[in-house]
Amino acid sequence: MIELSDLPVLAATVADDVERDGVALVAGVLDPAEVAHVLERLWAASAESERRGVPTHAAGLDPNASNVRVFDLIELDELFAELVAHPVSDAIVEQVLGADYIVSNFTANIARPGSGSMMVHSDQGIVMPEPWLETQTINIIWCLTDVRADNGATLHLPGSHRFRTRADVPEDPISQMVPLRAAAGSIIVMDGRVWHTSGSNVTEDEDRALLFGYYTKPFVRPQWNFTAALSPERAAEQSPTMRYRLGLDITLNVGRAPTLS
Ligand SMILES: O=C(O)CCC(=O)C(=O)O
Repeated sequence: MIELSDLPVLAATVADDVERDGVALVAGVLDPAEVAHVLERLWAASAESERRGVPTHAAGLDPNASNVRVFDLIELDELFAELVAHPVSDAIVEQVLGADYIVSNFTANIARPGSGSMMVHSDQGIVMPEPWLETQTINIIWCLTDVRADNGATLHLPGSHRFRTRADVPEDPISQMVPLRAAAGSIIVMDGRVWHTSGSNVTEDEDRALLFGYYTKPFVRPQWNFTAALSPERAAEQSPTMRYRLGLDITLNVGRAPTLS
């Protein structure tokens, strides 16, 4: 169990690890009962997404329907609105990007048996043109199951957070990639410049369930338009700081967030 008083040291250590390695692991952020609860709500959110007509298979992203993608997590269940603002991720993201960060996206990718790798990419490369000179974006990856190579752990290219342009990416990046292993309840912190892909789940019957909280500096256009996505009820539940981070108020980019000290 991580205490609030541990957060400054934890966040500073993680930020150092991310600067050095591009990735860092924090174990035990959620306990087993919390993990089970979030996973249950994720499957309910997946069913609700389908019910609302938003498919959970993204043909353009994944090679087959064994990857279950749940997009509008914050709208689908208030639990995910809480998780995207979790004190542990907040402390780490603030340490890396500064207090004025915003939420770009919050999605799930459940790699079921038979799932394969998506396209190799860096998340910063998707939202910002090269050259990528600094960490402007970061992922907090919530592990809702144990994550191993055989059940589809995210594969990452060590050292790729120092790549400045696409020309730095080797010809066959997957052959040099390393799986990000973690126990259920951990978070994996990944610099947005790290080149990565989903692994293949070659198990008979074991899911790999991850949530991806994607955060950026405030000048980067978000991947998800929360103003359009969130119902008035869900928007009204957000704190002033989260309203800023989700871009729910009138001003978006006129200087420092009014709600942050
Ligand atoms: O599921 C994974 O391991 C990676 C997912 C990913 O990189 C993405 O959806 O952009």
